[in-house]
Amino acid sequence: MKRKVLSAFLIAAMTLSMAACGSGSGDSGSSGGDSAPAADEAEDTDDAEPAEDADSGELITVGYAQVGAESDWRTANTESFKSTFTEENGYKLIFDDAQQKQENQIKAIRSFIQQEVDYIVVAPVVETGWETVLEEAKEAGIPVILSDRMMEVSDDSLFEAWVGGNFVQEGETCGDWLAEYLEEQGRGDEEINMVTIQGTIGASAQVGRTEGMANKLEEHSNWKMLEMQSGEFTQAKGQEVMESFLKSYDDIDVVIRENDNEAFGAIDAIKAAGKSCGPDGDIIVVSFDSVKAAFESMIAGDLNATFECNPLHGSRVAEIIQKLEAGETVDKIQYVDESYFDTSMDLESILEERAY
Ligand code: GYE
Repeated sequence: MKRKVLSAFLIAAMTLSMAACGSGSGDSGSSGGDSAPAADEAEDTDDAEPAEDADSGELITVGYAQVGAESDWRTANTESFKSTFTEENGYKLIFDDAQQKQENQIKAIRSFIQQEVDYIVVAPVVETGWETVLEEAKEAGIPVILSDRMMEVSDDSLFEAWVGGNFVQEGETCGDWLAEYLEEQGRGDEEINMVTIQGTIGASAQVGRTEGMANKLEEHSNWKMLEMQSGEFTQAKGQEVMESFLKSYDDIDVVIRENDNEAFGAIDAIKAAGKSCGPDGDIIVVSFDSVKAAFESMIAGDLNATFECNPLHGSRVAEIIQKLEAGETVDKIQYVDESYFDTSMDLESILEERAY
């Protein structure tokens, strides 16, 4: 089923909206990808002008197989899709929350195929195990777009494009930040004990962030990774894992959490154990995502730094769909610009501008 047109007006509105948020710093660092909108400036298309004559054409049906609702990042990502893929913008969105289970996502994709959607968008829970269902989508002639996390597939014609964060780079930025921070504290040569609360094992956000940090560990022989365990990207599990780390080790200097929500749980565990964290505390705490609550945690003096991962992919995926509708080619891999934030910055002012 091939439906046509979003009105030219809508396309113009979206182009304007993308241009308006694409003025950020530098290149996306993509291997051949477009430079995507700068992370901290990107906005959704929910405030884009509605297509005046969108209802004169058929709506484009998009099935979104979402990971779950495990974190603030995920909530912002869901919101970004729901506010972009609206009827006013010319779309019908079929949204599925897989509750962090790959089998649920596979079921959702099969149901999208049955419903003959026009596009399937997947934020894959884990990297592997997708070939069969993607073959089924291909046989049905339905283009698949990946967003957020990556899939590892032998045949990359199984998807049209991917847009998301550069997770390895995020991990490396975290390691570089830590080296500089320890140096500033006069602890550059000290033996530093670390623990990591990882994300969902096998998720590309986990794989990449762990790898990026591992690359930096190799550069510092005085850094010791005591243990790594998954906190499933949730606050509750992040707290539980930190409790067990604190029972096993009494000399933790740095805790790396692979998302902000795990950090919030871990900070509770640290305090409950009678220890302190943050710039003036016993333990250095860093995490990934840079959601608003992470800024509040830094302002409160609990979190040292957060490495940004931008969740506002709704408008980016819409742009890919518009290009495919227009018969244009799209860059296969599209990284989004990302930054980091720490307590040396004017966090209150930055927080006022944050979109998520
Ligand atoms: O960091 C975490 C979420 O895949 C980048 O998933 C995403 C990660 C994000 O649960 O908060």
